[in-house]
Amino acid sequence: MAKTSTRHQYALALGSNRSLSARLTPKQLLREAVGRIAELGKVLAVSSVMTTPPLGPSRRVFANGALLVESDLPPAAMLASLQRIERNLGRRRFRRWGPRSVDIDIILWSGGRWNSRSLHIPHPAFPRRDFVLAPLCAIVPCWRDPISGLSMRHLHARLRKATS
Ligand code: PH2
Ligand code: MG
Ligand code: MG
Repeated sequence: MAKTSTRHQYALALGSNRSLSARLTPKQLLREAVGRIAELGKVLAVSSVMTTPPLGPSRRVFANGALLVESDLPPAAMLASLQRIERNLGRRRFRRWGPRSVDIDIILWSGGRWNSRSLHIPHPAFPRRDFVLAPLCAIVPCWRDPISGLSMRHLHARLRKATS
């Protein structure tokens, strides 16, 4: 009998502003993260890497990107797997918003909303973040935020207007 499974799609945001070595620069760390995420399912789309000014107290610029992955993993298991990848790529949690080698955030999920103590989908702050919306627009421009009902393209245009 064919294996029955539930496929989930996730739009993930990637960020890095700390090198681990001369070779493992933020841009290279994002590439490395994409390779490891591909082991959790099927990567359907990857944005280019963008250099973005830091939001918050950090003074180092970020490399940011986004990807779309399809996987059998439900949200809690996906979060645990992504946190393992972050740790394996040198992420250490000293303080909130300190420099990080790799940050992988679940922004959107095909099932819509998910709320638990450790995970909120959609990511609560994403409509206000250009460094998340710009790469998301490159891969899932028509995906609608389940909270506002607006597409990524629409949210991005709105944010650009509000901050220009
Ligand atoms: N991530 C943060 C805080 N500030 N700024 C940019 N440009 N890119 C990020 O990924 C980022 C940030 C916390 O996760
Ligand atoms: Mg994070
Ligand atoms: Mg983050």
